[in-house]
Amino acid sequence: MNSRRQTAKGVFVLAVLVLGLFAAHTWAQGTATAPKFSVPLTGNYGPHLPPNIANIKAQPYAHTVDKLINWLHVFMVLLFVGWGSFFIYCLVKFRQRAGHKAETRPIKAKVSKYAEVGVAVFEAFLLIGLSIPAWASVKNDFPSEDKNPQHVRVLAEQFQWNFHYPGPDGIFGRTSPEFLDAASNPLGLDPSDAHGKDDIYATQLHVPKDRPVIADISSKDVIHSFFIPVLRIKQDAIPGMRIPIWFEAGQTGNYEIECAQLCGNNHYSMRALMVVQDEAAFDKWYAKAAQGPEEFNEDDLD
Ligand SMILES: [Cu+2]
Repeated sequence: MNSRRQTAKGVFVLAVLVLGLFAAHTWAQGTATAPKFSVPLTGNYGPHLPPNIANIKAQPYAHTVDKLINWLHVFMVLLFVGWGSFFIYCLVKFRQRAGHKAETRPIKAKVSKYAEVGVAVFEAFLLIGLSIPAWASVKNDFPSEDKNPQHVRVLAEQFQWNFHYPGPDGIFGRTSPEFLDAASNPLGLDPSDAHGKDDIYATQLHVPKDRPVIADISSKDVIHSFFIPVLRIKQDAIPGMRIPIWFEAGQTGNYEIECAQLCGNNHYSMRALMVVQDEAAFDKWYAKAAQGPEEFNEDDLD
């Protein structure tokens, strides 16, 4: 009787949970629609990994990230098949039946020990062989100034990405939260700083092909995560911190930037376009954008 009551209670809690999730989902869908890009994305994002457009010679960690993901998939399939088969074998072999007596002493088999050592060795390979070198490259191998990296600041907010370029003088204007205004000053530029006069504000990330980019990631409000799937780079955007990342695109086109951190109700709509251009087209865009927003049309990409 008692267990039946418990089952009923469990079913009730589950039903409330499912109904609640369904209601929240329906409500969230009604509140906003994801922004559509003004241009189609380049390349087939595919069922497995999106295209990898990193300049692999300059940014080898993008290749290591793919290797790591592929190895993990192989490893997980092996574990799933191995443990799944063992589980089914045990269900059949040790089922309760007439004339069969339970054996409660621990088994003394060598095969389980070998399996566990094998798993540990493989995990060490994933960590020491792939993850740590890739992480070290992301964090330590910043392109030097003689490679002429393009500097950009990425400022996240609910639910939009803002991009800040230093303009033709190459120096970022001073910014401070006290100057922030969503409509007239989305970057919080100090109007009295001359270096800020030529700074560029954009809602699309323009980057040159085959030239490194150093991006400083920050946020105005909550924690977001700046994610460019086609470049295999992801970095949390944290209020009060400016965290640098670097990458180098090796293929022109239009690609998606996402927010990879659940940052609020409209998190799913927090996308932006990354436009990779060859050097001449990028320079043209840069010069035009520096003249000020009123003469600059975001849709005018090339
Ligand atoms: Cu976000």
